Amino acid sequence: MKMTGAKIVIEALKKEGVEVAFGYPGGVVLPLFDELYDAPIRFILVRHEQGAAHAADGYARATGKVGVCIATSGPGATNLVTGIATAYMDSVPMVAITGQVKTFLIGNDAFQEADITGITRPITKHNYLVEDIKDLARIIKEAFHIARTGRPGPVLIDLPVDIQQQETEFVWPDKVEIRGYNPTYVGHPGQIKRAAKAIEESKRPIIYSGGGVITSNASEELRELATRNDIPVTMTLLGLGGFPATDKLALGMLGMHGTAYANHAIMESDLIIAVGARFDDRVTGKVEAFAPHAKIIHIDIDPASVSKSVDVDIPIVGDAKNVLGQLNKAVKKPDTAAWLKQIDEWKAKFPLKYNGSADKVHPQYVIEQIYEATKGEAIITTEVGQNQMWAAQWYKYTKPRTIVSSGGMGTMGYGFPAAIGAKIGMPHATVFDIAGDGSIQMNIQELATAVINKIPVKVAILNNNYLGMVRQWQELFYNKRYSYTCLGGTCPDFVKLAEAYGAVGIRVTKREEVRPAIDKAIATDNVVFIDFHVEKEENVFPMVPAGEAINRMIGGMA
Ligand SMILES: Cc1ncc(C[n+]2csc(CCOP(=O)(O)OP(=O)(O)O)c2C)c(N)n1
Ligand SMILES: [Mg+2]
Repeated sequence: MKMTGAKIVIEALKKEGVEVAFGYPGGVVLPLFDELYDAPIRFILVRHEQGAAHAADGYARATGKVGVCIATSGPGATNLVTGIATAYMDSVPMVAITGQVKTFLIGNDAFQEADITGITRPITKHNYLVEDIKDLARIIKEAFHIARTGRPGPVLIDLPVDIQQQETEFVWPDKVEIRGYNPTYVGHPGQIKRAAKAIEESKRPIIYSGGGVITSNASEELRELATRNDIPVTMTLLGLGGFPATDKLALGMLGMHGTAYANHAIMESDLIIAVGARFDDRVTGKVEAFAPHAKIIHIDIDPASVSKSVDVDIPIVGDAKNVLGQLNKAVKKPDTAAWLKQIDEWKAKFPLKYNGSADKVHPQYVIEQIYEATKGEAIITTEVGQNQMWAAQWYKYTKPRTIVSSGGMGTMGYGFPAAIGAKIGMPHATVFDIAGDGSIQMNIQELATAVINKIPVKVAILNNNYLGMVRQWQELFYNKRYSYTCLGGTCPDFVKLAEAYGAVGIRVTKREEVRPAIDKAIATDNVVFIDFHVEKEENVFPMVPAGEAINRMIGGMA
């Protein structure tokens, strides 16, 4: 049967099981939007294309499915860029579809023309400019395949308007064959054997678990490896929830704002078992000083991550779930009793703590209360800055896909639209965006999207009147010269702002108001902004100064 390119897109999205897409219209995507009008796909009209990309990303991280966003050419497409880069850095499966000017106008500086495939080449796993309608169905199938397989990532399809209008037979390929693209899923048996032997012989092993464990749904296998062999587990920001924070073997996050005990344990370990993590600089600190006594096993699906920043002794390329399953069959339990005792001593000596004077609203206390009120069952999204690090430190994530946060890119303005996407994907979950007063203003327009579409996300603004994380660096390393980090008083009034959009606003200025406000937000079937006026100059500790060894922490000691 013949159909238009626009119709082919809809049919292809249906074949891929797409239930929801986020986006914004414009001239050259009109044929596609005309088809979306009565397509069996829920379409969420955002208020800025960046919101669409982050919502698709939040949806993908919360559900494990591919997130889809759609925008017009030129400014619509470039507005997606930060969202695509954010997804790329954190290996999030996403398909972005952009309209493009007519094929014969490409390169002509046509109205609203931008070379979006050129612009996004370094921030997509792959991208396509559709030049012939006969390729369209295949390209869409490939795009979803590439987005969700191997190390996932965003794929962009740039679709000229004339191709949306042309007609051809709809032929859906049975399978995808892309030359040179064959991710390795199963670990090499020889490497598994070597790794098992290294684990068995180790005295001070530690698992360093990253976002790959969440992506490959490997939490059960990870838990088996850790608990059967008494190996402690530390996690990256993206790895949180991969192993329950409430388990006695859990050490919390490592790195720049990791727990002191996780960082000491990494530095003193004799064997690091890295799973789905990439040794980024926020984790390693000074690379030359990183874990000097440790052998390193690195399990990763992306061969390009292995030995990229740290030399690895036993690389195992494969899917974390498979490889951990293989390892679990091969490993014999090492004797870690003395090591666990040492770690318990560190835990007792250097706990995470804050100065909890009873009359103040401490941001850490707010997060503890959100944890208590949601019993750890919520999905937490974050903005970026101190709010994000406190959300990582003070909420106990016990399940995968319960923290949704921009790690690699550190994108302010991510958390609110990501919360909208997460709530759409997981409608029964309570979804909280833990926000900063700076970050929330970067995609505040999505309040309209959330209210109009009845997506009752909750936003906890840790309002410190500062671009707090930058102010913290200025306090510690720039002699308290707060150059352009003070946001200057009570502007905007977040309560009135929420109300202006038809949401509920609650202001909290006293500690005893914290919990009632959280409870009220959870009980309210609407979007809620809670404006927590927190201690203004509170810092995130421990902190490893950039470029230092990770056991050289400020503020982590007893
Ligand atoms: C888009 C973007 N611009 C700038 C930065 C640099 N930056 C990192 S944290 C931060 C401050 C964030 O302030 P706020 O949202 O109030 O969070 P707080 O640290 O106060 O909790 C800034 C400006 C960034 N991460 N993202
Ligand atoms: Mg702030």
